[in-house]
Amino acid sequence: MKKPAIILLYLFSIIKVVFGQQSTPVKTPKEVLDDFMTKRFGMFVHFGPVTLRGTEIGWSRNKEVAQDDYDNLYKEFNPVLFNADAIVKTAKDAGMKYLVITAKHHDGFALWPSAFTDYNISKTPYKRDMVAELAAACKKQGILFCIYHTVLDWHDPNYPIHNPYDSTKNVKGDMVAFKTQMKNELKELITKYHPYLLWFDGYWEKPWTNADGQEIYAYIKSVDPNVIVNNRLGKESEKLNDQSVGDYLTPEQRIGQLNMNEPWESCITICQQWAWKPNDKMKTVQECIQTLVKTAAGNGNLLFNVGPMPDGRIEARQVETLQQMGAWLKKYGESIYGTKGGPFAPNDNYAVTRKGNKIYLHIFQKKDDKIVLPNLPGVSITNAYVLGGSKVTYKPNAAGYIIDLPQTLPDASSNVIVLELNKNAEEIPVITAGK
Ligand code: H79
Repeated sequence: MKKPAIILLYLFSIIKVVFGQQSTPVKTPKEVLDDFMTKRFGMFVHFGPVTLRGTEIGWSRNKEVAQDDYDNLYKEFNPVLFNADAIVKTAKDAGMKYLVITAKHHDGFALWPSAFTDYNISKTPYKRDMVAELAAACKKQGILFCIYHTVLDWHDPNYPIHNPYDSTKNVKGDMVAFKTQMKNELKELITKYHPYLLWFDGYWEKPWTNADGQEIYAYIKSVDPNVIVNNRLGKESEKLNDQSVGDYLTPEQRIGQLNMNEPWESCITICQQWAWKPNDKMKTVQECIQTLVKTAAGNGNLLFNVGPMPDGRIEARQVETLQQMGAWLKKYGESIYGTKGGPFAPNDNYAVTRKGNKIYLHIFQKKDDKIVLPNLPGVSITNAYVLGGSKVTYKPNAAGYIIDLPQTLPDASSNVIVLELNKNAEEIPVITAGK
């Protein structure tokens, strides 16, 4: 750009400020988000005093657990076997690259000793700062540390409550005071623990407006322009547009659809409940691995949730399943991390990821002795093999490409066949047809 043009632009921005027009709010840099989307797999941790009752965090307040009982559980909260290093190691061994802790869920309890709310961990018999310990353990072990903070707070009299189960109905609240408090808490969390990402929840809440979300987003960016923020700080949850607040989409308890345009992350529980529940039904290793593969094949990240027990440990059976995911990723991680989803949409027979000149063809079970892939104009396969194994034969046909599957597929959960192409697979437009 020539000098006079730069001066004009500069003058224009000054005029905008002087006449009170809002300048474009700072957004999280694209490079930061692109890097986040290479991570593919993170651990969600839902924890708090409610685990003493084994019911759902937030939502069981004044439902399965009487409100007075729920709000006093913190007095008994003493997870003496909580070991941040062990939890982070479990995440790392599972092949996870980031960890999100519920610093504050809808029930309003803070897992860190906040200067802005007394309803916090320092008032429990446990006393220790779990958020600080997890942040330190993540830093030590090379896991990106992230914080969950919801926009609602059923414990705070400034929040206009409309929880269907709450006994204190028709609370008028004071959203201005509430947002000030929220900013204080967020600034405290960001400056003390330096999260890589803030995971908000509560976009559906009636008292919370999109403008509230925009205000908080701008505030967060003024404290740390690089911290990633999910889309639940604003109202829009299904797609991103000019009005959306936040950087990426967050389908809950379902795998997102193939989407090359908007970054997304599915949050899914290893069992059924977010917080720990005794004998909760757990997903099989196959389901867990296939969930990760299908998510990556849709071009998304998987935030996989565990709820530690009242003593602070993750259940042994869950640790074991996570270890098996880690063992699978040790062998096949090349087909997940840093890949893109597509170019074919996942279906019942296969799911694909791609990187450089390779397509990774994921096959969960052998239904036929071959797979037929739809034709990609101008693309030919130059080599094919089982990842870490033997060569695979293939031939083009009128409809596309026939890939002969080996007699036995080596992995019980998910198998990877590498297809090398004559060109960069990442540049191929998505094809939705085919089986
Ligand atoms: O933290 C986890 C959930 O607690 C939180 N998001 C994930 C990450 C979440 N909170 N609320 N929701 C998701 C939407 C929940 C709606 C429901 Fe219900 C709660 C369905 C059943 C109980 C709303 C209230 C519909 C019926 C009662």
